[in-house]
Amino acid sequence: MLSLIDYGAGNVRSLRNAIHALGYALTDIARPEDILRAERLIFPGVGSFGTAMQRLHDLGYLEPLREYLAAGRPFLGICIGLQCLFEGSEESPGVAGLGLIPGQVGRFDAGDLAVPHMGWNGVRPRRDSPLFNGYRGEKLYFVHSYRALPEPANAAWSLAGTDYGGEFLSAVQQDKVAAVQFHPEKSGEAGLRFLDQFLADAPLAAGARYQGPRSTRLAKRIIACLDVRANDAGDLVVTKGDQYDVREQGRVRNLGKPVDLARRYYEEGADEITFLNITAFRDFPLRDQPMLEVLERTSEKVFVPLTIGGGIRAFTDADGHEYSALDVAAAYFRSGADKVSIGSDAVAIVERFLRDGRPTGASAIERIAQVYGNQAVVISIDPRRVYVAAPDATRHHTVRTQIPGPQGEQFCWFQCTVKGGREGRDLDAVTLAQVCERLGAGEILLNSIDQDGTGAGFDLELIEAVSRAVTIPVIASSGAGRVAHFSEVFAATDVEAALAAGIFHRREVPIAAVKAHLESGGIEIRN
Ligand code: 1PR
Repeated sequence: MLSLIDYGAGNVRSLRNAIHALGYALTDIARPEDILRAERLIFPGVGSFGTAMQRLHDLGYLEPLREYLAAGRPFLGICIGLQCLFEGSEESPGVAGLGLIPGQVGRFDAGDLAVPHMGWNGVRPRRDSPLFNGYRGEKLYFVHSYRALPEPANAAWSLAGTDYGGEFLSAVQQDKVAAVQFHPEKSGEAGLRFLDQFLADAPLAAGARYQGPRSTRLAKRIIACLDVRANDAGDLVVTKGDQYDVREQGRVRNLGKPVDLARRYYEEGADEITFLNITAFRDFPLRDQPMLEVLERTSEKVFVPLTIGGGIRAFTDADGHEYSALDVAAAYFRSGADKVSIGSDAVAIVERFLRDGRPTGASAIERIAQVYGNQAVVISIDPRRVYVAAPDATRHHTVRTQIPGPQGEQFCWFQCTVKGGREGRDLDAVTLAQVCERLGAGEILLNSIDQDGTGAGFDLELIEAVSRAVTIPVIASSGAGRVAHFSEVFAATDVEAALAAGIFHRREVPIAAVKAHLESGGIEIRN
């Protein structure tokens, strides 16, 4: 009997789907006594170290779990599920962990590298384990800001290491008890194979030895983006605009069905898939069941991270029921999203922050980050260039630009907009990104209305200005037209990911061609 500890935070649907896709049935731990009855136990810790331990405590799971682990019974911890095996974590000072493995989990101290460590990195097994049967060194998906270091005290547990500003423990194991820092359920075929070894209780395969690289590197991510909205017939379609105008001869462009396209991109090697519900600002997203269904159906077959944006904000419906942004996000996470992306509401939150001079603790960014972790909160910025004659003509962050304005201006700032670019605000993208990071956002999705759909390349000046201003990962978006644009953005800026839509939808540039081009230029990618 395979049992899952799910305490209702985060995207556990993907793990369930992965287990089902591998042909296994799963039961849920519903009460403390179920733990000792389980034959194999999976613990996908989600949220923060403190929340995970608190939930285990509140549910009465701590003691039976300690007993189960002490007996060395089959266990797989994932992400926070690995960290909880240690004595404590810098993330939640004073909160005791399960204490099975000696030592503390600490925050990444990765110098110039972005934190969270988010994306696809290699894994170097330190010894043989059936869990790595068939593993050929593929990159696996990580997303975390805290990590355990290999130390003499935990040497007996150390199964694999990964490098990110120094080596950390990416897998631990002693006999039947194992845990991994990566997400096998989000790591494509290689992740599913890993999970399958645990589920099947596989013996060590002959000749399974994989020695691993001397050092591992985080890959630059290639993200396929699906802008989704209802067309004039009311069907949910993937559309694509030119500078955010998605209509052609008055009709909404229809580039395909969301679930089918997402599956195609998964199969073609996209490292991540983003859905943006582009008209959600005027509808109540929780009534938009088709969008939830799109996520549910996608997560059944797509085993890479899924982000959903559009309409993540507080709402009062026609009957006067109030929903918080956290409620909306929770519905998306339950449906299979790993991250939510906040657009218009982030602008409103930052405007309030700048007016009051302090955080409220109650904004969508803060609340969702507290419950689901910083990595689950992406900020989608929709900026537009505003040209000025000189930097002191505005109080906003300006850049000297190589693309002069209509009057030959040599400076510009990047104005935040809301409602899909329909309304410009007195706020620049650099400030927005900085404040959102301070409030707990884990990643920036940086669009450009000027470049969107033009195929003329990313706005390197915008991307450089924003990515330099924050330490969280930045996704460059808008304007990709050929493979060289991807190498250009990775060479000119230190963004962690690049996103494109039109060229993938229209099959002008395959994802594999982008990756082959990057690889030939020595840029780390996931194959
Ligand atoms: O404001 O929280 O409800 O979120 C709305 C979301 O919908 C935001 O993330 C916003 O970027 C997005 N959005 C709103 N209107 C549009 C539109 O196009 N009319 N799409 C829109 C934005 C931009 C990109 C696009 C890239 C790459 N799409 O994500 O996919 O520009 O395109 P390209 O490679 O073809 O150039 P809220």
